[in-house]
Amino acid sequence: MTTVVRECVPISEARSQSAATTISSHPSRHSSIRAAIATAHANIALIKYWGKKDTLLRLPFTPSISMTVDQLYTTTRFEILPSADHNFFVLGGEEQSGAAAQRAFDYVRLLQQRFGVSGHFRIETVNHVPMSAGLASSSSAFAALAGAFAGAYGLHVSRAELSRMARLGSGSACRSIYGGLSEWLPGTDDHSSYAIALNEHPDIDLNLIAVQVDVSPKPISSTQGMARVVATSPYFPVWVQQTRKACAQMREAIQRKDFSAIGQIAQQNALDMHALNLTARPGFTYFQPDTIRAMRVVDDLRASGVECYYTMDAGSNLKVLVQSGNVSAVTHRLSHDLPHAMLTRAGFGPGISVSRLGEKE
Ligand code: 2P0
Repeated sequence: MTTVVRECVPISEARSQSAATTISSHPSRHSSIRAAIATAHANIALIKYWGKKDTLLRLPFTPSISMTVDQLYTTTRFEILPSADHNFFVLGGEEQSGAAAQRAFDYVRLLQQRFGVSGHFRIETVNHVPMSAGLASSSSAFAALAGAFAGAYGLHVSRAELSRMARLGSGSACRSIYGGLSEWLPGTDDHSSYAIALNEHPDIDLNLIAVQVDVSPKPISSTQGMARVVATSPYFPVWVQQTRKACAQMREAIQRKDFSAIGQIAQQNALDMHALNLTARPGFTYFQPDTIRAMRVVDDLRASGVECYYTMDAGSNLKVLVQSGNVSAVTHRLSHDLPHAMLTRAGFGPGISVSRLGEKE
């Protein structure tokens, strides 16, 4: 009889595995098998990655800094299938065959080439997103897939290497290897471009309220949006210069645990990124009317003494940065002024965890 046993992969950090148990730990019918389950949390950039100097390697022009959040995470199970004749991608319980599956398969093949391993495989992934949080992110998805891949093949990789691997799937994913606050060092080649932990357990009173103002699809993907500004905006060099400066300031603000400075720098960097998009040829924006309404609510609150700041990514939703004592005042005002917006509160989340599933005769 075959028994599935669980063991720690060297790359794993000690943390609860409860999330991972929502995906079956039993081998599929194609077994005898090596498999692993990884859970990675999404991150929200306080200083944005917006522009690649190498699109294949996903090397960014600038460093970026993010907060890993507790409320959104992805759990992915990767299983090597020696006797299968094709690959499988199951998302939220449903087998996929479209572009999402192709992107995952291409990514895994890239990792297989990188490590000189092979074989058909099955990816089963579940995104744990609070209802309509508007926080969907490729950051947790590719970090979890990189972790599960490494676990299934028994690769002894460092967290820096896991970060490089995640980066090849989606740039922002390299920061989701770590909990708390992390920074992506842009580097100049594959080896030197990876994220590091700035503070995995920050003693900073920093909460995030995601404000989903609109559910319509974004006009342009983040990959395409950033490629367009790099290729066409006359202001792109200014963005690079300002973002490098903002990163240095943010590092210092984090060290000082200075919420006001963190908020101010994050908000201005988000505004710079969205202003840059307007200067592409042709210009574009992710803002919807309610994005601007929500921005004004946050600015009004701050002017009236309730300190809070916003940041926005490649979409119309806001993430409001606020200290614990002001969460209810901010939530109350946002609910009143934007009655259709869905609000979700998040705090600092943990780094990636990987559980290897092996086989014992
Ligand atoms: C960030 N974003 O730093 C920035 C801010 C969105 C706005 O990283 O092309 O999905 O797959 O490397 O990681 C979204 O971009 O882009 C992103 P690719 P990704 O979080």
